Amino acid sequence: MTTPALAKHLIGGSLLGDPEKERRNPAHPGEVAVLSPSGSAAEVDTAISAAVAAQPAWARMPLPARGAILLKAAEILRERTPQVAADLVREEGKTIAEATGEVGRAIGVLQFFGSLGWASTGSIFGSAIPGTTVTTRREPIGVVGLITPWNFPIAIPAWKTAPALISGNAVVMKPAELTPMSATHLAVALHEAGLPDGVFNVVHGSGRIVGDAIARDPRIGALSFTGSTAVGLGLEKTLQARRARVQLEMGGKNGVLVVDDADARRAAQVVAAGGFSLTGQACTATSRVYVTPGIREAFLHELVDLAGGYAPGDGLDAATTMGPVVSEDQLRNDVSAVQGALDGGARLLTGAADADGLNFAPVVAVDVDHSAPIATDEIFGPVVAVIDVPDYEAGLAALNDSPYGLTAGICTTSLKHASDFADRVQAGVVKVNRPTSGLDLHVPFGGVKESSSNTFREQGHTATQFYTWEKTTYTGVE
Ligand code: UN1
Repeated sequence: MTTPALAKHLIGGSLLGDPEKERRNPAHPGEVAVLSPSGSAAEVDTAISAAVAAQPAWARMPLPARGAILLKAAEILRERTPQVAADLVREEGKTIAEATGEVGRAIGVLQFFGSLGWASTGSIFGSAIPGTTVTTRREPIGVVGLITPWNFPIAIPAWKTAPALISGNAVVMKPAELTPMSATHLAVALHEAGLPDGVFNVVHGSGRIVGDAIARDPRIGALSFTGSTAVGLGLEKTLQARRARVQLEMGGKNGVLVVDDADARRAAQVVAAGGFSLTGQACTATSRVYVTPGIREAFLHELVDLAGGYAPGDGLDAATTMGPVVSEDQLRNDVSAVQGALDGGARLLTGAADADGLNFAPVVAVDVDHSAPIATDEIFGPVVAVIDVPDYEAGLAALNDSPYGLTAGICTTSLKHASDFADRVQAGVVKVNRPTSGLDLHVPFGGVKESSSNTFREQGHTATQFYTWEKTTYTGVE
């Protein structure tokens, strides 16, 4: 029996909190993977006070020195990758290959933003006023709140924390309750890298208590959230009521259009990777596919072949290629979505509306109506709904007919289709012949419509815009 990992709050530079809450390994529900503290509003208050006290000195620290701390944290995580990735698998369930990739991504994010310690942070203008120079620079917001989901339990905390810190902010973060250990590893790495006490705080616990206390505190000048649309829109109301900045990364119902001129095998690979990687538990996952008649049969044949090739099981087992669903609640949701589709007249070419423990085999559903819940509602499981469309135009129109607009893809060998699709599809990220999930860490990411707050992008240089505001200075020389 493995000993449970111990997650801790990081408050004012101290790792603390009693082991109050159990998180069981989704691959072995009898095994306690992590014990974590469950924070109170008073602990959030202490963390925010520590952040307020620490932030001015942090913002004054030379930028290259701030960057060096992020780079050092990246080094520490790199040395610990096998342990961090194994703990991630035990608490979240994805495969060790996926988890190792995710830890690598968190390291890359810290390196990217750490290297901004040597980058320009403003510009110089020639003024219309004689003898005057105008400069701009980006100022930190102050103290920012972060609320992060369980599906990328170290990458998302890293990609919100690193741009906030390099910009001179202090942070109070609430990680997902299901995955407290991965965020603890990030906190420990930053702490050991020499981040001054109070600059980065982590408070574990529920959204209702800890998330709410962060969102309501007037000292939190900006809040970045990734999670469900319902929770995101509630947070947006709270933050906007006091005119604080908010960034929301919410649901998706990402579609792929497979047209007659695509390569059937290649298209199936793109859809399988987007739909079934990470057990379909990504807001960028492919969950609906629009297919034109000429390629339908060949494409479905290849897709079913690939779907049947997954080996579900314990993510720590090297032979496993699909980890379990994260929780009983999520599984119930997946099963009822598939059952609902069957009740509505869909057929399954592979998979079923049941599971072996938390292992849920990939599902390919056909004869799906464009307006059926399986084609419109986010599921967050390895479920792909296939909808027949007569041609490219009808497929594009159906794909755009959704309240979501996070990522979207097309499989085609035609430049005309590829470029027209990129022009007209309503999505923040467009993938041509590439899976809808799987993002580079240094390029902008975000959605439109109900998928995002549609204001600030995450990742890459753009990410720092959310955590800063621009100050313009006119300097007269005489
Ligand atoms: C990816 O597809 O590589 O929660 C990342 C999510 C997204 C990130 C997706 N915010 O799934």
